[in-house]
Amino acid sequence: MPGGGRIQHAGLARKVVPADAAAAHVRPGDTVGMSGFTGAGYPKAVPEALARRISSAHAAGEPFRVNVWTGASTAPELDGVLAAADGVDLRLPYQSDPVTRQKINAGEMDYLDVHLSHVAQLAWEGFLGPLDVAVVEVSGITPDGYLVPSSSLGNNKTWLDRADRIVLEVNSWQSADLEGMHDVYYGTALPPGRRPIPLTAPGDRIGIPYLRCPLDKVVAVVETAAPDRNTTLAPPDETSRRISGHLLEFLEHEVARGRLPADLLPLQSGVGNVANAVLADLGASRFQGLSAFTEVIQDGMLDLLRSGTVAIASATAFSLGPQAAAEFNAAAAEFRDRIVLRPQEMSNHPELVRRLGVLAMNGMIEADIYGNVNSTHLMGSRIQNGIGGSGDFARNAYLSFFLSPSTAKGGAISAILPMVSHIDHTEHDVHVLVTEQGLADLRGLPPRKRARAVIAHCAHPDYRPLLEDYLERADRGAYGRHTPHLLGEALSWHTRFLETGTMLPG
Ligand code: 0RQ
Repeated sequence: MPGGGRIQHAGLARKVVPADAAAAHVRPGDTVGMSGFTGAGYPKAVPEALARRISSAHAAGEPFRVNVWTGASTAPELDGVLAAADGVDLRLPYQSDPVTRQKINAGEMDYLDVHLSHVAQLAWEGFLGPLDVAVVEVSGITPDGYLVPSSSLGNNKTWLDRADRIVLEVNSWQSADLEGMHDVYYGTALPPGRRPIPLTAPGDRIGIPYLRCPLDKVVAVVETAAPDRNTTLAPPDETSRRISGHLLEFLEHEVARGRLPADLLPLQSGVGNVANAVLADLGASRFQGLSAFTEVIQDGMLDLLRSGTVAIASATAFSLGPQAAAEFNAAAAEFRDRIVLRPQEMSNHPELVRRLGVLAMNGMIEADIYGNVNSTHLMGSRIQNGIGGSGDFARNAYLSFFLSPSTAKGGAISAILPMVSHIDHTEHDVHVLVTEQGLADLRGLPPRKRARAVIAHCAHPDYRPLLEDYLERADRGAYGRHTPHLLGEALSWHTRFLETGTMLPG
């Protein structure tokens, strides 16, 4: 921003108040749309002030809960404090906060686990009810009242458009050089008014670098200077490295066979240790000049942009550990031409994912022998995080990979099972499964051949004979031999774990 001050619009500068006064604009029962995506760009002060108000109300015996919509996961200062205050009635569309998770699994908070590209449309359609307040972090306000977005865009455009009242948090910790990095497309509409989205390459800019803000709706502006909070991932372990090794070998093989171009196709990479290992290994590979059309820019993606392995990256948010965030803030201007941040309705848009031919790489909880994938639930009932963008990408990807260690909890759980206990991605949307044991390319394989490939290449040796035995007996005894199952036994591994603490029999 020229001139130094982050709030350059005189009218909005007059609306600056302390966080407590801003939080007073949220009433019991309100639905609040907050910024924030993977621990980036969430409001740092108003949610805490709101949690204090809620706690005081509860102490006085008054009910006070709100519905909270965001882009995706946030941080302890938002999800954590509001959940701890027992202040959230319904949460959507994604979370990864331990307190929130505990409340949801205790049945004390409702949770709508939504494809991230669908949220804006759901809000516009009105099906979820009105949006009372938007609380949105920005990194600055221009003299004519445009908002310079922060380290995530998420659903902010939609919240600003839809909410009755707007609270802005202007965070001076965010780099002023974020200005110009965003691309906010205002050409969306509900059907039948939809038109093709004019984006044909990850780096295309089709919108404006600012958020429009109806100034008359702004009821408060709060100044903050607080960092985004993300943990630094541990260096990739042996298991993650092996998973990533199989994946890279497969990509090289596909290039050699002429089925992928030498600079691949735009990459989408989830978050977590395995994704981190894949990015690290890509950096050490011979691949150069790649592109990313993804949700988040993690530490590893910044490294790839620095080294030139990735030439251009499109996402909706950063998800950087403290050191990477500090380094990025100091050098943000250098990345402005090579990073485009978009609203999540664009970063995850099925039309764009399909057109660009994205290579989607996401983690999973478990897969079954036929290739159905569970990304969200432990033992069928307990939510871990949510589907996030994995479905947006997997369903529409050119190649959809799901990656996981072959076992969890020290080997007591097999990630490869006769039947998954919850389905997020059906066999039709899963092209390649990878564990540290190997890689199963399921393209073009009918069910029983898929099962043999998954068991042979992905299952842990402790569980492989059990899966072979299941498939063999199912193939003999099932009602049909297209996708043979023994229904009385298909979920018995989960039951055994719940009863005995391990999926291994005896
Ligand atoms: O539990 O924390 O108690 O030890 O699940 O597992 O191995 O740390 O895996 O961090 O890579 O996450 C699918 C959750 C994997 C993630 C998932 C237990 C395990 C551990 C976490 P502990 P790990 P990761 C873009 C794309 C959906 C959203 C998505 C995810 C915990 O990738 O949330 O893809 N995906 N978004 O012990 C029981 C099993 C288990 C198991 C692991 N089979 N049974 N427990 N665990 N496997 C990003 C966004 O959309 C924002």
